[in-house]
This record gives sequence, C-alpha cells and structure tokens, in this order.
Amino acid sequence: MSPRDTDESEASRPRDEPVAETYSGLEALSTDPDNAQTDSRENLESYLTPREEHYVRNHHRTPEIDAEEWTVSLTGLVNSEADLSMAAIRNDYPTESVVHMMECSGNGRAYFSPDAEGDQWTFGAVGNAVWTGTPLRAVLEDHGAERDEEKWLTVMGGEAKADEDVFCRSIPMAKALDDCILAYEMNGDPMTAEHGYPVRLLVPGWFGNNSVKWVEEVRVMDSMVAGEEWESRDGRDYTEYQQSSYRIVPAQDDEAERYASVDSVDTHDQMRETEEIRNAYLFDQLVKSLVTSPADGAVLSPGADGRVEVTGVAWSGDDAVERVEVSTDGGETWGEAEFVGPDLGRYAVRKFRYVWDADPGEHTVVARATDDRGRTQPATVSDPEEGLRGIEGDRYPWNQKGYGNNAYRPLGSSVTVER
Ligand SMILES: Nc1nc2c(c(=O)[nH]1)N[C@H]1C(S)=C(S)[C@@H](COP(=O)(O)O)O[C@H]1N2
Ligand SMILES: [Mo]
Repeated sequence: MSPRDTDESEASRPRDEPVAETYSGLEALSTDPDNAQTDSRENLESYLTPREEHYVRNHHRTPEIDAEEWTVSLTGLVNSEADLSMAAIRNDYPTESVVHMMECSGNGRAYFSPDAEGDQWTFGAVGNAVWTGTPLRAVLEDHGAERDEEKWLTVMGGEAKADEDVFCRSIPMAKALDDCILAYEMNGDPMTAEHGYPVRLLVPGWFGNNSVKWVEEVRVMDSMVAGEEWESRDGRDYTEYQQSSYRIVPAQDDEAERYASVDSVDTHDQMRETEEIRNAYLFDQLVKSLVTSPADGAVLSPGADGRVEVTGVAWSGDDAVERVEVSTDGGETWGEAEFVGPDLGRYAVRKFRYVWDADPGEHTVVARATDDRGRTQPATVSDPEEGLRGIEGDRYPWNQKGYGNNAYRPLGSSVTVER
C-alpha cells in the first residue's frame, strides 16, 4: 500500500458527526444532510481555502464509497460504453489542475426579503480551491464520443437512495471539452468524502450546483436531461436539479419552463433574453465581491495619517473580473481598488486593496466588481412584486429559491472610525 492509499482511507472516513464539528472553520446550517458555510469573511482572504473552511452543500447524506470498487459509467452517444475504475481515471489519461472560486448559487439567499426557500446562506457558501483530475476531453475522445456543439453531457451523482431524486446535471459539450475535469484531489490532497470522494465533476467558473459529486454515470446526449423518460428512470426523478431547482423563477411564475436545450449558457444573458429562455439556468457565476477587512462591526482607530486599508476578494464566471471599486459611504461615491497578489487563473479569486482616508464616524464599506464584458454587480435585491427576470438598473431579481444574489449592498461592512 502506498502512502497515498493510507491517506485516502483516512480522508474518506465516513463521519457520524456533522461536518461543521469535524472542520473548525465551518458553521452548520443543517446537519442531515450536511450544509455548512465558512464561518468568517477573513477565511476567504486566503489564496486557497483549506478544506476546513470550504463550504459543503449536500442534498442527500454524504455516501460511504469504496474507491477500489467504484466505477464511473460512460454511456450514451459513444463508440464504446465503458465502466472506468478510479485507477483508469487516474492513470490512463493526462492530469490537469484548475483553481476555481466555487460559489453555491444559494449564497446570499439570506438577504432576500421576503425570505426565499431553503437554507439561509449569507456570504460563506463560496471557496477557492485547486482541483486536480482527468480532463473530460481525454476520456470522451478515447471512447469516440459524439462531440459536436449541440450535444450535452449529463452527469449523475451516485449518492441518492432508492426513494430520492438523483443529483444530475447537464453540461454543454463545448464547456465539457474546454476545461471540465473529473476531479479526485482538492488542494493537493485526496478528495474528502463530503466534497465528492472518490470523484467529482468540476466545472470551472460555474455555480457549484454544476459540479456533481460522487460521479456514477456520465452520459453523452442530444439534449439536457429532460422529459418523461428521465422523470422516472428506475423509478427516480433525474430532472429535478436541472429543470426545476436551480432556475430563476420570479414570484409570478408557478414553476420553471423546461427546455430540452438552450443556445445561451451564460447565466447573465439568459436572465435578459426572456424571449428565448423564460427562467434562467444557474450555469456560469455572476461577478461578485466581498470586503473581508475591516470586518462588519469593526471599531477602527487609524494612525495619525487617518488611513485605513480596505481589502477583499472578487470572483466571476466564464468572464473574468476586470475591475473592483470600493465605497465607504454605502455606495454613494466610489474609488478604484487595485489587485494584489498572484493571479491564479481566470476562475480563481482576485484579491484587492483600497486605501481609505477615513474621517471619524459611522461608515458602510462596500465593494462592487465588474467583469470583462462590462457587467457590474447591482446594488440591491428587488421586491417580488416588481416581477424582474434579470438584473435591471441596480436591482437583482428576487426569485423563489433565492439564487444568484450578487447585490453588493447587503454585503456591506458597517464600521466606526474613532478619532
Ligand atoms: N451528487 C451531488 N453533487 C453535488 C451536490 C449534491 O447534493 N449531490 N450539491 C451541489 C451543489 S448545490 C454545490 S454548491 C456543490 C458544493 O460542493 P462542495 O460541497 O464540495 O462545496 O456541489 C454540487 N454537487
Ligand atoms: Mo449549490
């Protein structure tokens, strides 16, 4: 047995205790299934979020999987269907790593008023990790998969019990070929049970819901997972998490419109192209930022020069962060922040810094980021009665499940500057 094997059995040890009790940097929102977010803004200042501080979002219980026995089935529009062992996934293909600031689309749901359904995540369902694994491109080529742009790759989680909906997502072929990996390592360590051991899909730049954990089947298809066949395959619903959950559904709609395929996979564009797509899918992440220091509630005593350093983090989806501005008066006036530290790639967190000449008194410090297509974070979340489907003016659309909230004002730090 190699040292790695020892590490792995340790890392994948099934836990009886809730994940937030095992990992010191997490705060539990629920325990069965486990859902936990990072417990402070300072945790996000790290260039790589340690697993002790990386949020966990589970629809079902974390499964207990024997990696020696586990296989990933490759099915559908391929020359040769196959059951890939973990050894084959690791050893028969190239290895790639990507740094990805992964955000749960429910992050920021707590700032919706009236409340949106689900766990009330504030700012902590986001984490920046280096994920290592096998590029899907190599596996698909090797098995003669049909790879034209109209195809979708449907990826299924293996943890659902016989009476539970299967966690299943469809990824457009172009994205799958571009940079998706079957990941088996996180931050250079073997994957841990709750993050997907022994193998998860990693979709860089996209909301966490796309990165299916505990992958059991990868199927090449003509469409997304949709239709009756998939609403009851082996008596279980495979469509829920693609077609019903993880959609932007405003108050006036009963439920999401289901589609077999969509042309645009840019979340922001879908939210605008209301003619073509009625309820946006949560695909690539929306540009967002967070002030990490000073902390909310801080009392500051700057030195003689009155200067305070404001620091924070920014991230985005397929379109990189281009610019960050900081306001110390709640968004009335803005100054340009500078990026600091390494750029770990287009999907990684960017750290920023702003030097503030602070006057004594109460202040609200906020940041807003803009992506390289010129799209800026809105200020607030709309009221449900406004019926918005996309970001309009300075308002983020209230939606039934509270997804995608990238409004900056609710994330403000209220600070007191002393003389
Ligand atoms: N099989 C499976 N994969 C899953 C989920 C799940 O419940 N089951 N949750 C998804 C969601 S909503 C998110 S945000 C990410 C969270 O990944 P993490 O727990 O490693 O942070 O995993 C995704 N993959
Ligand atoms: Mo999520």
